[in-house]
Amino acid sequence: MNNLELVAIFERIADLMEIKGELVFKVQAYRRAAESLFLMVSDANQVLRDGKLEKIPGVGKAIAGKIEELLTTGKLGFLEELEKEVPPGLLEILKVPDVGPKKAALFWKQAGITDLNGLEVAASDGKLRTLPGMGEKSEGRVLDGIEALKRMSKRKLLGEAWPVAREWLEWLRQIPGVIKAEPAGSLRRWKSTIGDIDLVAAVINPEQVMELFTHHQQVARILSQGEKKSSVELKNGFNIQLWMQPPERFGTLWQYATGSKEHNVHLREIAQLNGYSLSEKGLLDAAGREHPFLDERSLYATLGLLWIPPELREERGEIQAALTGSLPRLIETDDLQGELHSHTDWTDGYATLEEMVEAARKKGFRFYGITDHSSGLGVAGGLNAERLMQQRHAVHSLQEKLGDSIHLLHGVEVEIRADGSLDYPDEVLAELDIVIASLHSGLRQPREIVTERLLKAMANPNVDIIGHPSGRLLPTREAADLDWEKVLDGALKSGVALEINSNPNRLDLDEVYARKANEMGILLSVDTDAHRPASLDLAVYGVSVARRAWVEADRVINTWPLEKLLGWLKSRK
Ligand code: DGT
Ligand code: CA
Ligand code: ZN
Repeated sequence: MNNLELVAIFERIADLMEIKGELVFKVQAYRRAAESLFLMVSDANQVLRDGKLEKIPGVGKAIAGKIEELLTTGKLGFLEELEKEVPPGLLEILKVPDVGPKKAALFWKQAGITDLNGLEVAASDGKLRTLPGMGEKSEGRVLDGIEALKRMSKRKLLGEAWPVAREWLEWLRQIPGVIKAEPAGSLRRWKSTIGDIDLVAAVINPEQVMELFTHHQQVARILSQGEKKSSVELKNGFNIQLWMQPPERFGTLWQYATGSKEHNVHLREIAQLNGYSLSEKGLLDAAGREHPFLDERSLYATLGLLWIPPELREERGEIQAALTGSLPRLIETDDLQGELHSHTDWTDGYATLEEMVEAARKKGFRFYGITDHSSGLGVAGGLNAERLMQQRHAVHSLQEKLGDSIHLLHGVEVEIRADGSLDYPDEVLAELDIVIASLHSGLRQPREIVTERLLKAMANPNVDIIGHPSGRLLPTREAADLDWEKVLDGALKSGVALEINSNPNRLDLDEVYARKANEMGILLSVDTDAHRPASLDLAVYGVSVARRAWVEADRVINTWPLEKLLGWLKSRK
């Protein structure tokens, strides 16, 4: 059992006790312990072996005993008893916006509700409004909250949706009568999370294709079925919507189904100004005649617009830019000349240094940064300064073997400690070719403190890149509560680059802050943070964030030629 698992258990205990109606100070004791464990750098198992559990802030004899029980047996009698008293299903209810432990207790004790489903039924039946302190309005809010929760938890990661979509596109394309099949919707816009997968196809025989689609063996159930549009739920939990049109209307369809809805609404206004009407039915002139479009470009052109890359279609100024010919020249994955953030089995990676570098060479990279974890990040088995120097030798001898086929940059992903200091002394950092500073722990510190930590790290001239700056984990772990104005100002002043981490669970910076940073003139670095060779291919997701942020290639330091990059790194010292 690791620190984070302990944290989850103590938070669970606190929630259950609070619903049960225990005294505030008792509940707080568990929350404090959870917080301490979360911030703690050392592994709890080690602390136990050293006999120092009670030295952890907020951990007294009683809680230390519980930690020991958990670490040695994997179970906790106290929690098992508690779960007999308070139905654990009530914890789901706490995820509903606006519902805290007090309300959960009310629903449970006065209406016999024990889980989310029960709450939804009760709210729909109008049984909540008569409870003390509740009314029709607050009952409505509970129902809305449940809806919102369901919507969120049904969303999928972009990086999981694409492989599924690709398989289905391949399957569609081999069906006789299918002329073309392409992704649409949020997937084609590369949104970081996906509600359902939209696919569009140019088809001669829609009836037959629809039949094959809805009866595909991976389909769990049909959600809606029409002549030219059907939606299914797959056994793997994904929903797919398939839209079909004859080939001559493919452009019209593709544009509509790509969205976003807001982009389409604005486009409809432009159409109206030009004397057309635009809708799912296509582009109709004043006489009601349809002007079909084989491709999107001619549809946009008819409205007086340049073709707009799907990643920009979010109604964030792209239509204006297309009208005035000022669309950005978006970065592409092929622009990347190398990778700057990667790991090996010297810490928590799954491949050797040689294997990772070989994979980078195969990709045609000009340079490759090896940036394993520093020692403070206990869970990742970080390198102490001595091991780091050993690794440095290994990198140097590998470089000798490889000649100039690829330029290796030896560096580190150094942990920003709870007080904002870095995990190595400056002398060590100054030796390295590249330094990425990241927050992995203490992400839930108060705004001023966590912001100050980042500022302090950025101000260190040895730091070149801030790794995954917000710390968010999709779909559920919230970003640190950063004061972004200060963070971006600090980045601008110090000249560090901010990372767009390509891992589909991170995509951090997100598109909103990446765009702000880019507009301010802050440099970016699109990194995979690869822990295995295959992950080097994830760069496409980081690039998609950069594209959604209107970023052009030359603002991203790992698109630069090697000499320019080395010059920049040197100028940082
Ligand atoms: P999602 O699935 O929640 O990640 O987001 P989208 O953008 O894929 O949305 P979805 O699947 O509901 O619809 C696919 C596209 O269909 C959407 O991007 C634009 C178009 N669309 C859907 N509903 C409307 C609408 O009410 N008006 C307009 N103009 N377009 C719509
Ligand atoms: Ca969709
Ligand atoms: Zn990393």
